[in-house]
Amino acid sequence: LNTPQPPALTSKQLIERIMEAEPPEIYLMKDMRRPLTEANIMMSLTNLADKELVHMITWAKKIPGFLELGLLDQVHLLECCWLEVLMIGLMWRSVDHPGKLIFSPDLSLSREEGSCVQGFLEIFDMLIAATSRVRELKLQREEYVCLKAMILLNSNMCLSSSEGSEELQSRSKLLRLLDAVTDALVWAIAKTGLTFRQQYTRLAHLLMLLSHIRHVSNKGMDHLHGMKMKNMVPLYDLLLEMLDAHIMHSSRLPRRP
Ligand code: AOE
Repeated sequence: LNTPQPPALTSKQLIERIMEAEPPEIYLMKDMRRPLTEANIMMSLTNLADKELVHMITWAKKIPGFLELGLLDQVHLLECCWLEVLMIGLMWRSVDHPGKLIFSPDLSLSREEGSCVQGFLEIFDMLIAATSRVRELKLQREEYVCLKAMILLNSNMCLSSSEGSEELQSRSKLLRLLDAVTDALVWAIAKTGLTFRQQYTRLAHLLMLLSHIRHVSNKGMDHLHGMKMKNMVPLYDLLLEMLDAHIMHSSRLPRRP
């Protein structure tokens, strides 16, 4: 509680930092002549998600304050939200292509192409619908990066079971971080020159998007589970990378042996 705090960032500075953390575009550079079979599509999507998850960890680490959370909270947050974060990214990339999902610049799928994959159509339609909503709302880049950070920080609200002082401290840091990102989102909305009434209506609309994204992510998780794809990614490497962050962190800010 009495640890010295870094000077707080303004909302503008926080958004700048979150924007700088944005992951790069991922190209698959796959042979586009291959037929779009279920196996080929799922192979490409898994390959893509695999690369994106590595960038997602780098992204999370660059969100101001994330590395100051307890390591377990860092891991739990990412475990809870990875598919939601992938999905909001997918919606953002697809926003100008109605009826299509732009998984990567070299892999976009229409609804018909998606129907090759068993069970995909239901998720596909939900993703298309959520993307249409993003389009209607004319989501701005600043708002998008804030929402994505909120997905991460809000993914895990009820997990703290052991109530040690470390855990409680991490929890209160997490809540303060979430408040800072909320302030930043409010600031980004206010910039657009709306009336006060329009501003808080927009805030509500943007936050309600998150509940749709959570819903689609749960459906997608069921789908992936059904396809037994959960163990196809090198989780070990991902977790090691998280541990690596911890080593960096504790050498910078020694807290306990
Ligand atoms: C959405 C966005 C995106 O950028 C890529 C993909 C690819 C696959 C898509 C999914 C999507 C949308 C929903 C789909 C899904 C395939 C079927 C589903 C269409 O209906 C997702 C491919 C996922 C591959 C498996 C990855 C397993 C990762 C496990 C992660 C994990 O448990 N941990 C602990 C790591 C967390 C660290 C970040």
